[in-house]
Order: sequence, then structure tokens, then C-alpha cells
Amino acid sequence: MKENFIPYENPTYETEELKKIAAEFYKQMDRRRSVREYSNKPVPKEVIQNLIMTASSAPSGAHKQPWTFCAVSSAQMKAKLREAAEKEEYENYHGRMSEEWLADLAKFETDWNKEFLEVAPWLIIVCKKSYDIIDGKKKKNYYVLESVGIASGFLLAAIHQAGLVSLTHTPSPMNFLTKILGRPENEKPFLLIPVGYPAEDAEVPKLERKSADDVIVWYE
Ligand code: IYR
Repeated sequence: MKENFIPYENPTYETEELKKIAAEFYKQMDRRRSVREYSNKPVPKEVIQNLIMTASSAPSGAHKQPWTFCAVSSAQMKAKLREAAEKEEYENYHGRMSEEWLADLAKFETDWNKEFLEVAPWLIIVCKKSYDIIDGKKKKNYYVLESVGIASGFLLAAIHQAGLVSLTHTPSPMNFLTKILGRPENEKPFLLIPVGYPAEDAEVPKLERKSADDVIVWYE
């Protein structure tokens, strides 16, 4: 064995079992929805830590793991984040977003009001690190957007798998997050993800997903 290598370990499945497993996972993931109505029921910190560590197990350029996850449950900080996000979003919905953009969003009935930022028990702010600072020296990261995007996908899947709900909220611009969270120069907010139980009467827009024919091109 190569000196810095270890055996790869994970179960594999024979054809019939494999078909079942892939179909089941698709069915489970296909039930995931972005939810904007949250219960304030607490979620243990230990659960959030495991969800985040699942995200942090994602592959990344040169295994640099160029991310930081800010996990906020402080009511005071959530209120601050809501106030600042709504201020930006108000401007977005009243002039900064194009007519085409607003028309594309109409079916989601979103607006500048972001109550979920205070109601959800946790807000996870995923930050991307364009470089690291190690012993005072700048160290390069690679494929940062791809890496952080994949880690965020893992996070959403982990949250869903736990029966909790999430939303990839993208307040814009995001520099208020850097300020309120006190993040260093090399970190930029990427996504703000509320996490919690759905509100009892939570509803989601009626959407259709693209079919296999729409999204797959086979070359056999
Ligand atoms: N960032 C705004 C607007 C928004 C934009 C897209 I593209 C969406 O899919 C949903 C919302 C907001 O969070 O409301």
C-alpha cells in the first residue's frame, strides 16, 4: 500500500439491491422542499453540529475545506440579522430586482419580510474562504465556489434526512452578515440557511420538477 493511503471502506451492493437503494434515496430526496414557515421548536446543538460536520465531509479542491459554518441560535443576533436582511431585501423588492426577476419569483410569493430569520431555532451562515491564513501566511484555496456549493448541498441533504427543513436564503448584498458575525477578511458569506422543524401549517408552492428526459443526455 502507498504510504499515505488507507483502504477505501464503504459497502457495495449487487444489482437488485443497488436498484432499490438508488430509487429509495431519490424518492426521499425528491420530497425535499425549501420551507419558509418554521416552528420555533428547539433543535439540539448536537444535531446541528452533526449536520454541519456532514457538510464538512464534502470533497473540496485539494482537500482544503475552504468553508466556515456560522451557527446562530442567539435570539438577539437573529433579530439583528433579520433587521439587516430585511433592509436590503426591501430595496431589492422595491427597485433593485428587474421586472423579469420579480415575475419569475411571483409564484413563490416571497417578499422582503423574512420572519423565518427570527422564528427558526438556528441560522447557519455558510462562508467561503478564498484563502486561509495559517501562521500569518496566506494559503491558497482552489475551486472555492464548487467546494462550498457541494458542502452546502450535503448540508441541505443532511437537514432533510433528519426530518428538518431548510431554505437557501440569499439576502443581497451580504456584507451585513460579515459585519454582524464579525468574520475575518478571508471569509465571505455564501448562503444563509435557516434550519428547524416546519411550522405545523407550513405550505410550499406547487412546483413540478423537470423530467429525466429534460435533464439527462445519455451517450451509451
Ligand atoms: N433574495 C431574495 C429574492 C429571491 C431570489 C431568488 I433567484 C429566489 O429563488 C427566491 C428569492 C429573497 O430571498 O427573497
